[in-house]
Parts: sequence; C-alpha cells; structure tokens
Amino acid sequence: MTVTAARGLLDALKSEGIDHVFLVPGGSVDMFLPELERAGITPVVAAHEAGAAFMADGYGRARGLFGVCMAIAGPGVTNMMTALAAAYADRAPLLLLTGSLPFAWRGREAFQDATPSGLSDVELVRPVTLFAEEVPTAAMAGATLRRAIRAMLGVRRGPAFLALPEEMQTVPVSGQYRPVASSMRSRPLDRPALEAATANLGGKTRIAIHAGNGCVSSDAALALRRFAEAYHLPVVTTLRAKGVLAEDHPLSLGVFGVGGSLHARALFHGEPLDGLFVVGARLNEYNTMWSPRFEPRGPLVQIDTDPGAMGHNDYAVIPVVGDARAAFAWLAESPDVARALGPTRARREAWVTEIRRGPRHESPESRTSAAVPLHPARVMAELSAAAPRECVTLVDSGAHTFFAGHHWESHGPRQWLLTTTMGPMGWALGAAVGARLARPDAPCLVITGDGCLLMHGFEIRTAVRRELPIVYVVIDNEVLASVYLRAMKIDPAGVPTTMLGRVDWVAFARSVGADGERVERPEDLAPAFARAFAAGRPFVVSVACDPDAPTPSTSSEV
Ligand SMILES: Cc1ncc(C[n+]2csc(CCOP(=O)(O)OP(=O)(O)O)c2C)c(N)n1
Repeated sequence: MTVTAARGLLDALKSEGIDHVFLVPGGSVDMFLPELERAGITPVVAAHEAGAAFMADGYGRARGLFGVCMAIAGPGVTNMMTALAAAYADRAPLLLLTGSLPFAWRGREAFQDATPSGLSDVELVRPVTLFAEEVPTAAMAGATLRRAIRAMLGVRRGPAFLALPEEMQTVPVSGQYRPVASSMRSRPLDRPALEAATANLGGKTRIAIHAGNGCVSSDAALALRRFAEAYHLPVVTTLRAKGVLAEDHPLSLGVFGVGGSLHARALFHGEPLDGLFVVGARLNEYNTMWSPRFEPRGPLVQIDTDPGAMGHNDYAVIPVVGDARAAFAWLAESPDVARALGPTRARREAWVTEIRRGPRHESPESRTSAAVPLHPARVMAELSAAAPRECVTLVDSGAHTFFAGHHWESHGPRQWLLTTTMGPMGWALGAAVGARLARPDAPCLVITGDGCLLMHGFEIRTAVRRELPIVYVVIDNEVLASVYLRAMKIDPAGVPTTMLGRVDWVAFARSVGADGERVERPEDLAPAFARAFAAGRPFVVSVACDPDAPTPSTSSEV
C-alpha cells in the first residue's frame, strides 16, 4: 500500500505499540496532523512543549515501552530540551519527531530555520539524545525510524530525535515496516561471571539485595521477589525503584539513599555486610550517599546490562553484565547458590527481624502531627493510606520529593515515577497525563509543590481536555521550600528570593475546568483525599503546609 511518508512513520509507530503522541502543533509538522487519527494514534495536545515531552516520558515509563512527542522545528524543540535532558540522564527512552525546512529554503534566512543552515535542531539535541538525524530520503523514513528505536532501547537507553523534512512528508512511500521494539527486550546474562561472583557465599549470613531501576525496566519484580524469598534476603531499593518489591513485604527495608528509610540505613549499621547484590542500580550519590559503609567485607556483586554502569565511585565491585530478571531467575534456581545460602536462611530471618524491630521513619511523631499549617509528613502518611493500592504515583521536584520518598509506601513496579538525575520542576504534572493514558485502569496521583505548579500547572488543562481523573496533591507552603530551608541556614538575606506568596490553587484548578479543595486542618485530609479519588476528573487538593518542616535526611550520614 502507498501512503505519505508522514503517514508511513505514524503507521510504523502504531505497529511498534504506540497509541498516543504528545504534541504542540505548528508549521513544520502540519502534514502529520490529519494522519494521526487515521493511523490509529490519539493526538494529545499539551499547553507547552516541555509538558508534551514530559507526557511522552511518563507514558514510556508507565508502559515499559517508549513515548513519542512531536513539536515544530526551532522553538518547539528548544522548549523540549529540559525534558530530553531529564530523560537522557535517567536513561528513559523517548522519541521526538519533528519536521524540517524544505531544502530549497535553507541558507536564505527563512523563518524558524532549524537545519544546519540556521540554528540546527540536530546539533542542539545531540548531547541529550542517543540518536539525532534528519531522514535523508522519504523512502528511508521507516529504516531511519528503526535505527532511532534501536538506539533508544539499546544497552544504554535514552531519547532519540528524528526530523522528516517538510517536502518529504507528503511523498508517497510503499513497503512493509518491520517493528523492532519488542525484539529489543531480550538481553543476555553472563552466566559464568555470575556463577564465579557467587562462589564464596557459603556460611555468610548478612547478605542483601540493592535493587535499582534496571529491575523495573527488565520487568524483574517477580524474579526479584522469588530470589529474596527463597533465601530470606532483605531488599533495599533506590529512590527510583521504590516499591519494585512492595514496601509492606516482610523483606522490604525500603529505600536506601537520599530520603531513605531508617530500616535501610540500619542494614548498613554495625559490621559491614557479608555480601551485597547491586542489581540495575548505579552507584551514584542518590543511591549510595557515597557512604563507605555501603561496601561489604564480602563480595559486592553488581549486575547491570550496561558495563559502563559498573564500579563507579571506587567501590570494589565484581561486575556481572546481564539482565536483572535473568540473573534473579538463575540465582533462585542454582543448586550452588542453594548450597551456599540455604543453611544460613534461619540466621538471616533473625537478623531481618531485628532490623525491622526498629523504627522505619525519621521523627515518627511527625506522621501524626496535629500542627497547623500542616506537617508534610502527616500529609504523606495520610495520603499513602488513602490512595488505592494499585495507584500510579508521580512525584515532582522539591522538598516534597523527600517527604514523599520517605513517608510514602509503594506497592509495585512502575507505580512510583520520578526523575532523580536532573529533577526538573513540573515534570510530574506533564508525565502524569502520559502515565494515565498508558495505564488507564490504574488510579493516578501527582505529588507536587506550588513552585512546580507555577512552572507547569497549565498541563492540568490538558488532563481536563482528555477527561483524565488525575488527583494532584499540592504541598502548598508558599515558598520554594528546598531552597528556602537552605537559605535560612546560609544567610537570611537570601530568604526573600525563595518566597512565592499565596496563590488560590483551587480557583486556578476551577479556571482550567478541574475541581479542587483546600485543606487547612489535619482532620480534613482523609475526607478530602477520598473525595479527590472519587471525583472521576482532575482534582487538586491544595494543602496548607509548614515551610519550616525539616525534610527527612538528605545527608551522607548513614
Ligand atoms: C527547572 C528547575 N528549576 C530549578 C530547580 C531547583 N529547585 C529544586 S526544588 C525547587 C523548589 C521547588 O519548590 P516547590 O515546587 O514549591 O516545592 P517544595 O520545595 O516547596 O516542596 C527548586 C527551585 C529545579 N529542580 N528545576
């Protein structure tokens, strides 16, 4: 069948499993617009291109695939730079599709020339993408897309950029597109390396698992649980992988690292561990707090699909290149591992019980605080209890990230989404639209701050237009709290720069067609959350919070 090259690209994306594209329309992508619905793809028009790219990112993370966004060349693409950078830093696959100026117009000072003869989009996005190319001929559009997808879903995942020149968009093309995304799922495991790495575990009790986002992207949650349960191994996670083992499971010690739990810290107290499996997690500041205590006296076995992720920050690791799911499956079934870890199981049970006997949360009294304005810990504790268990929760950037990270209880993979490497404010407000469309059966919640809302709150309007029942809980403290708290310590002269002042977020929500309510007393939290989850449409709960409440620890002290 013959179709236009623009339609051919959309049909190809559809065959890869994509059913939504997030965009702000405009000149260089005009010819795509009428073809979207015809290709079976729903266009979702965002308020701002950054929001569109955040949405595509949220869609990809929630679905375990990749998301697609579209924008005009030039300012549309530059508006997406922060989102591309955040996805690049977090290794989240995301495709940006745009058009580019007709060849005959190049080098003639045409409006929005974003080709090499103007301000080149390809050059601009190159540092934050794994693939950035213009399609060379209409007939090669499908082949170029395949290369972009292979780059996005390779060993190191991340964003890709593809521009289809305007005069090619309407050129008829024919030929069958062969999807590639599903074939990129199969990943090898260096089994001999894993066998060698686990050869000396016999007689050792204090062995634990540190699970990162690689366990989520490899769909390894079940395999992780089976291995942990087989030998009663305690599990800590990175902040991004929070809940990959449900946090109310008896072997979950919660998040280790910034904002982490006291149980996770207690794991590393006292004598060094006898061994540690670090799986799909980078040994960066957020995940390790750069703590020397992180290093066990026995083997630190690091399992990752990417050899480039191994042994950062001078931890002496035994590297095993491989897929997390395959690794856990092998570990759970290996007779040698059974001989080594089976006999020490009972001692590990006593050890884990002892750790869990201590408190899980810092300042546990803050979770029931009756203070007015409210303590954010109380808000998180109540919200975590009120949210449906299968809720997909997206968390923004600010002091609220650490309150949420510490006090929220997450119950499964892809149910807790946030950016940790770049942490751009307002990400969650866009990403939630994509996540809800990717997982239409799961309730969707955003935890955000008033500063984040000031940046990207208009994406609530996008949720209204798509009739998405997203609940937005705003820690409304009238300051940029994470900056304010530091400013108070550094020099009060800086404090006024961190003040936001009062905004009526309920009136804002209503003005864009959503609903909402303000909570000023702790006893009103639970009924407000119940109404928000039952509302069936976008609903903002703005909670008057104390800006001076200290965040759960973000220091490197373990
Ligand atoms: C795009 C962007 N600009 C600036 C920052 C630096 N920053 C991190 S958190 C924060 C304040 C966030 O304020 P708010 O949304 O009100 O959340 P709160 O800290 O009060 O919980 C700022 C300015 C950032 N992370 N991203």
